[in-house]
Amino acid sequence: MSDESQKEKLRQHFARRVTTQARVVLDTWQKIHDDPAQAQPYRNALEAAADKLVRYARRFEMESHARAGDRILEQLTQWHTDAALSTDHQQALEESMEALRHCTQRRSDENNDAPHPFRRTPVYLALADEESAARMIKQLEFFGFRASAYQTPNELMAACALSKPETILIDINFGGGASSGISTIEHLQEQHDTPIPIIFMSDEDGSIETRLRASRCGGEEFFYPAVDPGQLIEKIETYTHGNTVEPYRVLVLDDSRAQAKFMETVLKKAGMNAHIITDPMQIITALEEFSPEIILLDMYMPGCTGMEIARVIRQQDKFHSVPIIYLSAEDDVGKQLHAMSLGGDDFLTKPVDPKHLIATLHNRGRRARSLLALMIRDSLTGLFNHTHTLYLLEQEIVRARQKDQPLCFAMIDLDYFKKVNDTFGHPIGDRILRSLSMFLKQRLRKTDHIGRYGGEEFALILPNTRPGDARNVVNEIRERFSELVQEAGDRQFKVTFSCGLAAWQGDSSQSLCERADRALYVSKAHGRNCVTLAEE
Ligand code: GH3
Ligand code: MG
Repeated sequence: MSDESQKEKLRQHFARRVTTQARVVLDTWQKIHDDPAQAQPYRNALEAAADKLVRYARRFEMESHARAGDRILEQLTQWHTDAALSTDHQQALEESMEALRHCTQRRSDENNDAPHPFRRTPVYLALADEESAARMIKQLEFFGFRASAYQTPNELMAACALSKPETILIDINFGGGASSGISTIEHLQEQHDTPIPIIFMSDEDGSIETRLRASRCGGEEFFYPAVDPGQLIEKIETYTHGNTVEPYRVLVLDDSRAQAKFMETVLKKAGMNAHIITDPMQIITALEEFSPEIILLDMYMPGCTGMEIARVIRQQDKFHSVPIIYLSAEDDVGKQLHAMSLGGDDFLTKPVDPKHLIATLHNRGRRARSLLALMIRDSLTGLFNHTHTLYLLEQEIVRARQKDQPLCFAMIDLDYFKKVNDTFGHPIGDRILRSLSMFLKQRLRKTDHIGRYGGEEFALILPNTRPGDARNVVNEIRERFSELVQEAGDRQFKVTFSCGLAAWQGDSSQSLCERADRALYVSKAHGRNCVTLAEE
């Protein structure tokens, strides 16, 4: 992805926070407007919401929202804390709210994409029960999915023709007949070259015949009897993962400039992130700076051979398992075998067929990533494990020092989690851990690191973030997470977390962790469900 489009995505992501906050302001105003005589308790809430709006809007450079918020704040200074709201003030505030409404509205009218509240392609719901569809949409929105529900097969078909969804969640009997949902999907898939992944649900029919038919028309999942939203969202998350696969980082070392250029073009065309060097002496710097996932090495170069370079690469623990692929006009099998025995993984003979090259890179890359994942990720949540989180923290401290940038570290711990396990069972507890991890992934920046620090403890590393901003971000996540309705069978409940946050002050990672931990303890002692920033 180019820098520009990355920036644009980031901008859209943050624009969403501003528009969400504008909605909070407008909702609070609505309560005051509905009953001005009883408005007093809402005054401070409105002021806090408007203040937050202005801060967000300034930070994310949405000037019109910032101006509208400023105006509201100024008018609020004239409405004293324990006075009634005069008609004049009410009128003035109403005008400012209108201005805010207008700029929220106008942006989306002018340009359907910006600010785009959600980043992914939509999820379509075709459920027999409208009410559960509405509930599902709400839950999906919490996780940043854009979802729409359809009432009839025709509506669903029309929507798919307009825009292909990420996945469809459909009842087997959607449309009325016993398996009319499957017929609809069979028909729908004929219109698309690549099938849409489908999640089927049924309360009545779990027979092998029905399951087979569902699976043949793209049914990736078959839930019988129907499941709760929590489980479904996890599934939906897995089908949308394809969208977010990072391009492979491939380092190419070839002394021929023309050959290197050719490789670069082929790799970039295949959507990979290529870094090309032509001087073998640059290899150490390139490894450090680019941190490749796959290395392509020319066999013969002036000054040294690819095999020698491979040996040097393998001497560093960090790059022990990075796949190395040799490139050469060499077609002597004996020499190739010798090269492989010296730490290479594969051999491609020049001239390399681009298709073959890309296929090899994909295979090697996928395998390397899954091996790496075993080493550095937690299997329940897919987040970084404890050891790797600490390693990343060390790295970010080095970077913060070099670049003279701020850095924050947060520890998150679920509140009364033991009780959740005791009441609803361990599997539901596990699901909550996964749901929080998805929630964090969804809401933090790509450059932030999220780790599972321990059982029900998570760690966030927020590079280039000032403590006040970190606190706002984590607080917003905390608020939203606490609103999320968790389901266990037909019981519903909510879960909260507490957080301790520390800003790096030139100290060691250990001391930073300890300060965050102490702040977490303060949050717990203060009644939980809050964020504490460690004192300077
Ligand atoms: P507090 O608000 O003080 O943090 O209370 P708590 O109940 O969350 O804390 P406590 O340390 O007493 O209990 C943590 C619980 O987390 C106990 C343990 O069973 C549960 N837990 C830890 N790891 C896992 C896991 O992987 N899955 C599940 N389901 N539960 C876990
Ligand atoms: Mg806990």
